[in-house]
Amino acid sequence: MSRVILVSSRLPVTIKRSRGQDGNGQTLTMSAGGLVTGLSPLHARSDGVWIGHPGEHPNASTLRQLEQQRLVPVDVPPRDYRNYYEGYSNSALWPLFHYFVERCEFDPAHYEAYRSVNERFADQVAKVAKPDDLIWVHDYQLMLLPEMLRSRIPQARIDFFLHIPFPSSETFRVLPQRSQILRGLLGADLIGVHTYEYAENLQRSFRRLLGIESNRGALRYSGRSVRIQALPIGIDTKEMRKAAFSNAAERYLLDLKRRIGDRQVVLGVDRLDYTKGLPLKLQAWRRLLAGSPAWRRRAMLIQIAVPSRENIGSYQQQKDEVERLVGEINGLYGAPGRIPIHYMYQSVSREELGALYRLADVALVSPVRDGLNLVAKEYVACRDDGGGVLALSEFAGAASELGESLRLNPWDIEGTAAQIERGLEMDFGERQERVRPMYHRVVQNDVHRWVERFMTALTEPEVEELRVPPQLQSTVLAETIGPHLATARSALLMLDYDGSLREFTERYEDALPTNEILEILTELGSLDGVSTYINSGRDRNTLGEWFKGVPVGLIAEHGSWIREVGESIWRRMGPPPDLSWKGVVRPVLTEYAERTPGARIEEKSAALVWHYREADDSLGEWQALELMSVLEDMLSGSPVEIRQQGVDKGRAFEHVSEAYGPFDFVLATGDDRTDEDIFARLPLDAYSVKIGGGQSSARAAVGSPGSVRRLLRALIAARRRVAVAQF
Ligand code: ADQ
Repeated sequence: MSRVILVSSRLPVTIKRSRGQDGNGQTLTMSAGGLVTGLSPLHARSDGVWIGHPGEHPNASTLRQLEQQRLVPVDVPPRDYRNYYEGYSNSALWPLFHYFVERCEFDPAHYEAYRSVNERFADQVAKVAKPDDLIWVHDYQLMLLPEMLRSRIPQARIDFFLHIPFPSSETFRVLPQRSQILRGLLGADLIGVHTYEYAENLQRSFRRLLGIESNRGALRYSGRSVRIQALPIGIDTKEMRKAAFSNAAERYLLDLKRRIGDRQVVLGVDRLDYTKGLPLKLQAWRRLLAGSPAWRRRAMLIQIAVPSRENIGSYQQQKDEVERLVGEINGLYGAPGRIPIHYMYQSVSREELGALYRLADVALVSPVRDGLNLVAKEYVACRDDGGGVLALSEFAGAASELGESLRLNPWDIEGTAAQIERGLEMDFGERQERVRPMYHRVVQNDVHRWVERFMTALTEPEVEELRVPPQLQSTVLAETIGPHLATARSALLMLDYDGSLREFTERYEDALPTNEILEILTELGSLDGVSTYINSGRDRNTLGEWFKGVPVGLIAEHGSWIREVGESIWRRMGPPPDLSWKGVVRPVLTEYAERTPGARIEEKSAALVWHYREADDSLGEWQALELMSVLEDMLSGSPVEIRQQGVDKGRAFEHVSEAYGPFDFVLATGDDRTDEDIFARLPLDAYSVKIGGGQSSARAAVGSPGSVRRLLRALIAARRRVAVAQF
């Protein structure tokens, strides 16, 4: 395995000022939070280094201690650090990504600090990295780093993992620096997020905001492939259980049980953060107690709130609100020796935490938004006795893995109170039935398995390899293809029209065939043993009119209709399509056409086309991207031109092959994504030519319709020469 370089905003230890007896004035303490808990086991097992900020500038002795633990500090001036960490990271990205738009502060100076701190990280990583290292960047504080590293170390393997949600593109686009942030991520080879929903959101933002299409979890950028995958983090189940079943935990548990007596326990463990929904949780608890004097006697809530980001104003307010509510509820429903809420604003040891997990009848995990939530998994990991109930917010990423939990919507205070009650009353059999499958899942998908999945994610083949075919001169191409056509017994040519045989015109209806095109087609049609078809998206009336008397077959509307040479009747290919989707899509296309001067809709029998070639470039492009994302919600498939499923140019090829094949020579040409349908279905020895640049599964590309015409002339000549020789 390559050496892993972990990069995160904070190191797993924080330097604290102290008046230590050795006089060095600094001590190291463990940093709190999910990221550290998740990555520490990987660091402990690997021989790699961990790069991050240590909280304070280390003195010589602290630096030595860091070195021993393979921790590399990044030096950042305190003021920059504040603007980067408390500013952009935690007052812009954190609230926005958790859908708290109204809490966001977008200060350009904060972004500038964010950018410059990311640069400092890039410099430090570049200094330490060796050629075969895997650089693994973590979380929202370092979203510009992958691209900065890519420009410094182009060949490196760079992965990125986002520990928090990636919001819907509708929310993400609020961010003033949205393009910079997305481009920053594109430096990575692999972008991991916790859930499919976040992966979907991210792909949609790439598409809507940068116009970068992704194909089933992979996108192309600057000639590289960038993968996006849902890889939810696991916990170190062994370590968690070791702590929870240690002697210290047993002692603590016994002591707790003695003091609590026969009261049932509901447990909350959260960083004190507004995303964790503590006030709503307390209100649900108040609701339960208000409605039931019995629960006031029989149950208690133990709430641990881990101090967090205390320098940020909104966190201070949250703390005040939580403490006020705790006081109020205890005042209302407490009695001597019986407090309804035991509130602890402190860090606790893993052993104490484990004992609490083992004690609690119900773990109440009710964030209003959470990337994943490790507490839910930790609780499940400690409850193989089958005694615990997990009540879990549907807004935590972990909900998609822990389906047997009691689901709750934290905003619904009544509903949450009812779920708590249901959990407290649940019999042992049902508790077991629910927790057991979750336990096995959590154990199986632990943090080590997560790391493994990350490391091997790129070795799995891409579902569909995206490539850019080589661009060739028409003469070079004719030299390769010509001899094969010349000697073929039965040849098939399927030629796209707009953008392939004919240049685009300002107005769609003006792209009539020129005399040159008609001449080429007439000559092709007169070749013995060669079947030629125009395979176009245009409607059949236009094609019939334009190619009247030309001896080639016509295929209209992306494979919906066919007219053979010399016939005047069009035949439908395949069963009559279900066109009910048109009623849904038409009003949307109309609305977007009305909003976009120059855009218009074309109605075909099996298609609706939204044209924006005549619209202002940037507006048309923007509207088209937005339209795609709107339509995606309604229909599967994402092109602006949405075609009937099963009706495409590729099917037209199959139809002709079945009717007139086999062919020992096949050539197809095309310039847009509707032509990819035919390229993808051609036999391996067929020739496919894409007109213009970009990704395609065609074998070769040429620059323009002019090149296609030159190629066809050369092919006609090659076929004629052999025919003359045979004669
Ligand atoms: P966090 O927001 O920090 O993590 P969470 O996933 O709940 O949230 O992790 C908290 C961690 O801190 C847990 O491992 C827990 O055991 C530990 N902890 C909690 N209370 C403690 C206490 N009093 N003393 C000591 N330790 C305590 C971010 C994202 C999450 C995501 C993780 C991991 O916000 O959504 O799950 O990263 O990717």
